[in-house]
Amino acid sequence: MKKTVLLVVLFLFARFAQAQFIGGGGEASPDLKTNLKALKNWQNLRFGMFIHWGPVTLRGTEIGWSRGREVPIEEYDKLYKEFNPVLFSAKEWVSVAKAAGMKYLIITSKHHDGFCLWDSKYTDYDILSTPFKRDVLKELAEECRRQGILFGTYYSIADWHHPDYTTRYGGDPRPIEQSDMNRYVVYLKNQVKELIERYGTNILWFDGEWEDAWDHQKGMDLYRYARQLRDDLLINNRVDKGRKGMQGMSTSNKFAGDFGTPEQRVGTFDVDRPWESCITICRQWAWKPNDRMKSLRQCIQTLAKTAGGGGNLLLNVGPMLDGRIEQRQIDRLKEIGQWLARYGESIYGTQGGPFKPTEWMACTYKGNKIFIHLFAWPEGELLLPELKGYRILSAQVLQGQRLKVSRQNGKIAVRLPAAPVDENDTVIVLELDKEASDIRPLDVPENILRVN
Ligand code: JFZ
Repeated sequence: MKKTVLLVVLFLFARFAQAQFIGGGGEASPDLKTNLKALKNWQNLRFGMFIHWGPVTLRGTEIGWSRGREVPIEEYDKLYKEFNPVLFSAKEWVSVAKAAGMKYLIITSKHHDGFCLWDSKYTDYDILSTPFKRDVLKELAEECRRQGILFGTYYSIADWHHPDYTTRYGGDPRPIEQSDMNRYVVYLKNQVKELIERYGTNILWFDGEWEDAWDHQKGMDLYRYARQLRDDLLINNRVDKGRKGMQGMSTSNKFAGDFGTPEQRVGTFDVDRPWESCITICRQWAWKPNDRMKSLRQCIQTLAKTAGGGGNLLLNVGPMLDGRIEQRQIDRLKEIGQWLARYGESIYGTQGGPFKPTEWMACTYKGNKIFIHLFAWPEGELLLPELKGYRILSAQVLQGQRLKVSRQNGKIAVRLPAAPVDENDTVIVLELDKEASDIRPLDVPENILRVN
């Protein structure tokens, strides 16, 4: 009996200690702790819009990466002189995000090419030097606030245009001897301060941290600097050197950063460490004519798999050179929004699990409700592993009919309708007699489902 009490106390302590040190820092640097209130709030949003945009859309090649490759450096660096997206409307963009069911928005304030989408005091290589002359970031930030969308900014640490940034790219001939990272860091910090203080950014989404010019010391220092300017900021793990490849999670908690950043893939199931997958709606980050677009099925299932894995989804859109988002992308986003308007309860404010995702399903929960997202249709019955110690009060199709549920040979059996109710993702709700949060994540064997 005493032993049990001791174990419970130890367990609770471990949970507490873990909660204090998610993401940022760790015991070695307690000042790098994540603001847990801001984190929870953002995690509940689950779905956001990523925007990659800049003068490069005049060429339709990839932002940053095409400088010195598909587009010669001298040509790339002059594109801003022709950048005049007269049809840009912050109201329209934010409305599109809203109609898609997205709850936050993150835009490239500056990509690897160094061009700044806002009126920066520290450079002339910005939107005010274009014929357009309108502060895109300011208009967007204000519109987001007006429409109740959380506003965040992508900012590339790597800056292949800035003379002081040490790593060169794309055959850039300027000798690195003329560069000076200390001077560059002053520039970077000044700009980050503008984003925080003048634009009220809530999320700093850094990038380009993998280059040699950046190091762990600088990453920790930048994290501290930003948080000391505003404590409720969320900062991704690309501020520091901890990220492991495209998988995106930090390798240890000695690195700064509040959340992991899997890229172009759904993150691996992880409900202890926060993460956000960034995925493009087409293939390129920046707009490309006739780029291949993902199907509605892919979009919805990606969102469900992400939520089911415990993460957020940041779906990227690349607006065109005239300032509009492509109509077919707007249509796709609206379709996602229509699905969410009906089934959003199974995404927003949920947690991943307790059943771990498989090829054919993902699972989320909130309170005593478990949401099973089905991507394939089993014959007759859905069989799931037993939830020991729990009673299942009811089963039903979300927004639909009641279903018969029983226990069979140590499994939960839900009798399903003959055909899927939603061909992209039919959601089944199991109502339990207690909160699902104490259930340890469970593996669902692939062969448990008799898929037809
Ligand atoms: C980075 C950016 O380069 C990309 O343009 C986009 O902004 C994305 C969200 O983040 O993606 C990367 C980062 C590193 C590599 C490739 C893509 N890499 O090292 O090959």
